[in-house]
Amino acid sequence: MTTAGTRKKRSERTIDEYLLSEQQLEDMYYHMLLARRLNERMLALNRQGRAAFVIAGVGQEAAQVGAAMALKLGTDYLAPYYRDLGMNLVFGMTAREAMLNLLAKRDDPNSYGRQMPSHWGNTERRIVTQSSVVATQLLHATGIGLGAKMRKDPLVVLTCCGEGSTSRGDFHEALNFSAIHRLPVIFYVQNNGYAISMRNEKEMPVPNVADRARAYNMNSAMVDGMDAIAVYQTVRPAVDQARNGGGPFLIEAKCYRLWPHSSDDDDSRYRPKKELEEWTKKDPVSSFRTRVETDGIFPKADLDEIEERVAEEVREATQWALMQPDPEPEDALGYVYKEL
Ligand SMILES: Cc1ncc(C[n+]2csc(CCOP(=O)(O)OP(=O)(O)O)c2C)c(N)n1
Ligand SMILES: [Mg+2]
Repeated sequence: MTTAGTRKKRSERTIDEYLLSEQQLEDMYYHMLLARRLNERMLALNRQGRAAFVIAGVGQEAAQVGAAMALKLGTDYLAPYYRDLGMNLVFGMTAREAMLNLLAKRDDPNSYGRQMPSHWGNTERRIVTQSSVVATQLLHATGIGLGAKMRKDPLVVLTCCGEGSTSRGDFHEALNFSAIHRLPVIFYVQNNGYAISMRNEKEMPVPNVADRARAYNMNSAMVDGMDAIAVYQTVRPAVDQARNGGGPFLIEAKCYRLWPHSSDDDDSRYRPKKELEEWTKKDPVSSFRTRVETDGIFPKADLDEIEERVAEEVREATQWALMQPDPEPEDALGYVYKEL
């Protein structure tokens, strides 16, 4: 059982400086923290030999949760990338489902254990399944945007990738087509400094991903992706504009990958220790907590209670998921052919 049902109801009054209500701020912290604690437990399971592969969003929780909260659940589409656990949680994924996905269990709603972990997808929640080939989801989002425009459906598609992926042809084709046809698509790039071991300056000849919008005469914005509130404040107006026929947006969230690329990577071979230490001081989850506590939004006891609730949710979800059935060998053929 998740503990969401026992959560304290907060005021829906908007806190002016944040453009968010007390309830939304609590949800923001809860989802960021849940993403972080899930990723930590996932890595522990990997090191115990119980999970084959982990690719995490640690350091990118604010970039993900702040942006996803700017969308309309049940209406808007998400075409995420592999690090987007935080976005999926905002879109309704539970801790149990996240663990089923990690462990490739039969009942994983993303792919019934058939895809690699972190290849998200959920039809009811309007989360589009993805390929391992980076940046392909941007073209899927463009297609959904075109369909929405043709049907005059007031929906927005938000699609994500890393900055390294913006050097692929798919990125440029998607931006070009979306800009020509003024499609309701938000291209949301989480610039975490690296594409595996490749640093920003070796990935692209411009200092910012957002600079690339100019070539497509597209609206763009840059935001501190370590600050969930700033992210929401930037993405929300872009979503509103896209919904009202204002065309696509390229948004670059400057963040940092605090962990190695994946559970198989040794980042000490390419990343300076000092750099990691400096970015660790800007940890998006702990800095959010400090800010809302210092600003007097939530007392310490309330924040501690959220921490405890999340810890229990992750513990319960892990134990439950480990006991769930694996797929049968013949399940591998399901959803491939119309009939076996
Ligand atoms: C077309 C393609 N080339 C290479 C890879 C291998 N690969 C997987 S993730 C990745 C790094 C992508 O970097 P970035 O877009 O910055 O995202 P990040 O992992 O940093 O979040 C690469 C090269 C791939 N999946 N697809
Ligand atoms: Mg990157």
